[in-house]
Amino acid sequence: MSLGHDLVAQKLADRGDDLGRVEAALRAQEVETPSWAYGNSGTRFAVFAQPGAPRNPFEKLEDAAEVNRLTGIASSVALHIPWDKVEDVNALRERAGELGLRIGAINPNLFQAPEYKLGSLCNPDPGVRRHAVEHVRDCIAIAARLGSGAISLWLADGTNYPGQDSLSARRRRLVDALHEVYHALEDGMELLVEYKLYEPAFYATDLADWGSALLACQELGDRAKVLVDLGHHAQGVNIEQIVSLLHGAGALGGFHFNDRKYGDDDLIVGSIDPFQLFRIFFELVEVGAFESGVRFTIDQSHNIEPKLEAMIQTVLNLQEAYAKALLVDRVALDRAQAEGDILAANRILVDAYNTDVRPLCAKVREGLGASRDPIASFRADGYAERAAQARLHGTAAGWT
Ligand code: LRH
Ligand code: MN
Repeated sequence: MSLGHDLVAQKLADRGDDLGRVEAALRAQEVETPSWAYGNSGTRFAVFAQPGAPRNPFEKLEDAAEVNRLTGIASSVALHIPWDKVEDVNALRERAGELGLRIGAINPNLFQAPEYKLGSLCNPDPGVRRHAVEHVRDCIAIAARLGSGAISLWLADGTNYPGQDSLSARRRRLVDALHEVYHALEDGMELLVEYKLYEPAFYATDLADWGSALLACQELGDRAKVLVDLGHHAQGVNIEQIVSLLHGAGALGGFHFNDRKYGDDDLIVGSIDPFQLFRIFFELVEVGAFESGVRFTIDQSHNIEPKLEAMIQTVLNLQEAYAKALLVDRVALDRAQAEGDILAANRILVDAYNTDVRPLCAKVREGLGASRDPIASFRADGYAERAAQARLHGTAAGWT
């Protein structure tokens, strides 16, 4: 075994802890990749198409399977409807199975159709609200046929100017429509409610923060849970505290992992603030979120960076953040916290964060039949070049 790995093993053994515990947890880690991040994406200024971008949901699954083959922990793929709508839903489910994948959360799209200019479930026009609810019902039927256990709902709904619409009337419309959606869920299916502070609405967003989403979920029932997208908060918000609070309320349903410096930048998770990602995973371990069915989905848009390599790097960053969080010396931390030894407690967390877990994660991946060094393997095995050749013709998939 590599020095790094032995060092970590020795460190845990010295304090009567067992590296096997950590390795078992890492082997069980599951990350869900988003179909829409494999296609072309951009900003309002430009979309820079990339050679080899998938042209349909089947090719998106092939790319997801490559990420899973190399990392070993990404066997679930979230879909977005209608971007991933297909004639033969059974064929898509079968293809996923052949590729060793499961279909994850189904994301209805209630933000692009022209009729949603003034909102979808919150729109003043009852006809538009009806269409929006119908679309979610269609997504529930597709989810059931694909074996998916979750509808993941993000609403762009909001207003741009004070007075544009009644905030309380919009709330009543929202809750009424969500009740319809909730009662249309198939048995065992959950509803994930994603909030976002702003954009595309620039004055008031109907589901703007965790409190707004939690209140809505509590109105619906225990199969409605809150989804935390890391890029959807005001600057400076303590996301790990929201995680602790939502899990404590039994309402933490899932994540959309990414990173940002300014707005909803959808950058590679841990690329801007890796310590925040570590703090979030530390909180997740603390509250036992890995044993309570929380969904760990990525939501990024790789506008200029090579898409597949970016997704592989993302899964590695999530694996390493989890490994560091699992290495926190709980016994020492509990003691330091009980004694009010502030700096000792903080140093215990920082010590875990500063531990090089890459050899440990490489060993775990190898144990799962995946690659010790997925980026090097990906660059060496020529998947990107083959895809670019195979997908020369036709139109690449994107956010349209
Ligand atoms: C909105 C969002 C939402 C998705 C979209 C792709 O910003 O985070 O989760 O539907 O990105
Ligand atoms: Mn999201």
